Formats: sequence, structure tokens, C-alpha cells
Amino acid sequence: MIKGTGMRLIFAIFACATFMGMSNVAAQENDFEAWLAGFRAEASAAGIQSEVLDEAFAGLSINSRVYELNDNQPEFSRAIWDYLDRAVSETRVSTARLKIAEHGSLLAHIEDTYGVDAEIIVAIWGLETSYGAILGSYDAIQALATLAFEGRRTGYGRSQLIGALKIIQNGYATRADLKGSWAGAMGHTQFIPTTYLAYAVDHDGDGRRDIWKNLGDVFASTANYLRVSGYRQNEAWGVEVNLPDDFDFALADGRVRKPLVEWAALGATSTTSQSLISRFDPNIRGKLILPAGARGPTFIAFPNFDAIMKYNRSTAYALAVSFLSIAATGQDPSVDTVWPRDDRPLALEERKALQQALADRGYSPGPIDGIIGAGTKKALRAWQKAAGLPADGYASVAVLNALTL
Ligand SMILES: [Ca+2]
Repeated sequence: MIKGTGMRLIFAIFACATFMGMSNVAAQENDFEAWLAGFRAEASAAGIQSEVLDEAFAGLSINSRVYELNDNQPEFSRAIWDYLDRAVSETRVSTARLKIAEHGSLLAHIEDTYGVDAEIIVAIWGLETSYGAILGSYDAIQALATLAFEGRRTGYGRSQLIGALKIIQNGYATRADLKGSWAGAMGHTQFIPTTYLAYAVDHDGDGRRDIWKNLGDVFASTANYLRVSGYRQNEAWGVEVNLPDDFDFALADGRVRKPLVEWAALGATSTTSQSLISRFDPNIRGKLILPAGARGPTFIAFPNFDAIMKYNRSTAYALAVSFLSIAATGQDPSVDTVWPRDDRPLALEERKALQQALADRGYSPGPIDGIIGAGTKKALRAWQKAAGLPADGYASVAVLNALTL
């Protein structure tokens, strides 16, 4: 879990790593030693004892692999349907069911304690580390010190490194226990240090919050974090809907939240024979999401979806967790509107070309960096609206072609 940092790599297929020359590495090591001495003062001011620093930083060097992973820009985006196919594979679903059966009484106890459904905990576990099969073997202190020293995530690295040192100092885990991803996310459900400090719990009462080896601590910590993120037991994540052709897609910007009954009044209808407001509380609030644009499935996402997004700020991830949790209970999570599988994602140069075309036409997509963020989507919606097209802000091949005519 890399909350709010956008470090997750799910859409990215990485090409062309950057490598440093040997002489640069030597110079960098000297600089790192000097930086580390300065950082010790910062850590001391934050209350970290010198014995803890001595132990944590003994023989510490940077890990250049972390820079390669941190610096890479995605060349190609993966389509959301490809991501979901892999994330909610048959194997992952069948394993979820096995794990729920295997840990049934433990999960039931945690469900009662935290008011968080067992299948959501297991789905996050499955997505984060394939149920503990891939915990990550990076030394978290080294990985975080590497990020803190240099690059585009130094602020994140510094705060998380202080957090990791506090974990050691408080005796929650040992220096050797702190293993995880290259970005310092640790344990079965990938907590970053500050999240660990704030929300991890000691379920079995042995004095340690062991998210690496103790499944009671893992499940309770995950449930606790979801609870404080606003998760509500026995409530749906959201619902797939149909929208009329003349719908104002500007309402699907991911921020507008309305009661279900209002979305229904604007023309949203159920994809099943049962009406929307008879299936759910008419007053439940939700936001519209169109992950593949107006041609693809449309959803109204309820508060539980937002709670999952706090875990990992990715719509695709939150959909995968939601679908996997449904499948884990034996239900069918498949969508009624087919994904537009013929609509390939744009490559980096095409995404830049789309941004440039918007800029050339007087819209303001923000920096021409190939990242289709809120600014680009807003500019795209404005152009689509002016062109009489569905203003879904979705960067497709068809849109690029129309823009660059
Ligand atoms: Ca424990």
C-alpha cells in the first residue's frame, strides 16, 4: 500500500531503465555518507535514539535498483480490462475462497471487532501480495534512505524513513524484520511505515504488530485501516448502471457525489431487472466512474469504494478489490456492459500528442508529460463538449485521431 503517493505500478509496463556510470556511483556513495550524517541529526530531532540510528544505518549504502524503479516512466498503459483480468483471475478467486475457509474463525472475529467484511480483507491481501506469497525482499531502511537521499520522492522517503526508525525504536519489529517493496511498503498487505504506526494493531497481544508473519495482526491491521477510512460492513462497494445517450458526462469527474435517487432522476438505470433504488438505500451517496469512457461499463461507486481508494489511490485497484471480494463470496462480479476491448490504450508519445493537440486548440491540459491526469481530462472534456461529443474525458485512439485531424 502506497497511500496517496501514486507509486503503484499497476498500469505500467516499464521500458528503458536508467543506469548510472561507475564513477557517478562512487561519487554518489560519498555524498550519501555525508547526507546520512545530516539525516541522523534530523532523526534525532524527531526523537530517534542514537543506538537505534547506529544499528539501522550500520554499513548502509544506496540501492540503485530503487532509482531505476522510481525514475521509470510508463511507455505503454495497460488497459483496465487487461488489468482486471489478471487481478481477478480464476486462480486468485479460488485462492480467496480457500483462504476465507481456512481462516474462517479468525476472520469472523476480526469482522465483528472492526465491522469490516472478511472478503474485503482477503481481497486486499490477494491483490497486495497474492495472499502473502510475494511480500517483497527489499530492506525497507535501505530502500527508504535511497528514496530520501535523491530523486523525485525525497519528501516521502524522509518521512517514511523516520517512520521505519520509530517502528524499530518502539519494539514493534526488529531492524531485520523491516522487509518490503522497493518503495518501503511492508508485510502481507503492504503498509508503509506511517500507516503502520497509525493503524497497525497487535491482535494476538504479544506486544508486536507483526504484519509480516502473524495473520491475526495482518487481518486486524488491514480491517482497522479500512474502518478508519470509512468502510461500512455489509454495504455494497457500488453498482453498474446504464446512462442515457444525452447524459452530462461532466458529472462523472470522480468528485461529484449524489444520493442514488438523484442519479436515478438524472437517468441512471439498473443493468438488472430490479430498479436501482429498490436494490440499494435510495439515499446512499455515490460518484459516477467511467474507467473506459462512455463506451465502457459505468458505475456508481459508494462510500466503501472511497475507503478502498484510501488504501491505494487507483480506480482500477479499487474495482479489482471490489470484484475479487464479490467473487470470493461465490457471486459473479462480471459487468453487464462489455469492456471496449478493441480500444487499445495510447502509448506515451500518443498521450503527449493528445495533450499537445489540446494545447494547440486553446485548451489547457497542463504539462505535456503523457500523464492523463485531472487537468488533461478537464481540457479533453471541454473540447469534447465544444465538438458535440460525449464529454467523458477519456483519451482514446478515436479522440486522438479527431483532435489531430
Ligand atoms: Ca502481535
